[in-house]
Amino acid sequence: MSPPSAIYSETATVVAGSHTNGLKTKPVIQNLGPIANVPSGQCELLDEFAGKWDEFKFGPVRESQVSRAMTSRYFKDLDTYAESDIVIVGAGSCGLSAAYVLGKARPDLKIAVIEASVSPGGGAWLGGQLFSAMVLRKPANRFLDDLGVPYEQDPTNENLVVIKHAALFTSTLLSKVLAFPNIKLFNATCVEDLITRPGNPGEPSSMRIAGVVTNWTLVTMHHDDHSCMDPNTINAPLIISTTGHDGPFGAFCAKRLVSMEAIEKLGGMKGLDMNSAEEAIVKNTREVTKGLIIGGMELSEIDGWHRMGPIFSAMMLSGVKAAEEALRIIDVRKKECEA
Ligand code: AHZ
Repeated sequence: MSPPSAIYSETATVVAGSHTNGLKTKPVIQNLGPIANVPSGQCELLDEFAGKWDEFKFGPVRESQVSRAMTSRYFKDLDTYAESDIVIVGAGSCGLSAAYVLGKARPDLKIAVIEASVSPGGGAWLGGQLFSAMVLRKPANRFLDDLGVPYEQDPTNENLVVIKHAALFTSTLLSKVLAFPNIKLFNATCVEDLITRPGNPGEPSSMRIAGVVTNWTLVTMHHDDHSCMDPNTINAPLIISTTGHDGPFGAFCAKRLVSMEAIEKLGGMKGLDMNSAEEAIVKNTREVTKGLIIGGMELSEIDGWHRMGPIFSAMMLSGVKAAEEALRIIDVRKKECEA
């Protein structure tokens, strides 16, 4: 962010209606003392701070201490998660739902979540057409009960429940996922390739996925105009890819499976049909290639399912199914990788 330009005089003070010779002046906020009309005892922060701003003071800090507080932790995380148990690619509603279930079910697993965007959450900060409410079908409300997100019954359809704002769901889910000590979110980081190994002799698939290739998203976006910006890697016996339907960053692993000839071609997402799409995505969330589970809307590109548009039940339950699949095979995949 660029520094603010000087648009007002630091020293000038003005009260409403006074003349300022055209100079833009900082409006004076009179110190009213203890906040009028705020009943005490209702907010401990106000009890602590209100009316004491004159004597308020931060302790001193050296800038390098702030830098080191960030960088030492980030580099430690890079070191810790260079060998992960599970990597989740994409922190949209499906990926975060999978992370939540896995974090709860297996605190012993090291789980890295890689999100290309600075802001995790994918398409789940708003409902459809940028409206606020998030609508879903039962029994996905069980996921909300577990998470502690309030919702209301839709009066027109007993199958539908509504969260007043999609951001309430996404911020709650994100806060719970981030609180797990065994989960690290690397945002602003893009998965730009997959690590592969030959498959075991006699197995139908000729290869397995053994990790992800990452880079800062800003670097990934500039491979066409800057050369030789090599990536970093994370090894993991199991990847869950939930990068959404096709788009500039969408369906990444699905598309890569085609270019690596691990699958012949994409099914391609079909037009919108909520009824068939939601069940199809949940039921078919699975290990598509050894070591790679695909869930959420990315799966519609693999199999050719319909899209469901502004209803989110399938994304949450596809996340639950992806977690269940992961828990079923993780220990086997770990052993295979050690062999
Ligand atoms: O930034 C992407 C988003 O947050 C992230 N992502 C994509 N490619 C990535 C890559 N590396 C790292 N190569 C990557 N991150 O993946 C996230 C996908 O979130 P999403 O909300 O788009 O997908 P979802 O499957 O969780 O939810 C989709 C919800 C639906 S349904 C639908 C329709 O039917 O039209 N549209 C949407 C958005």
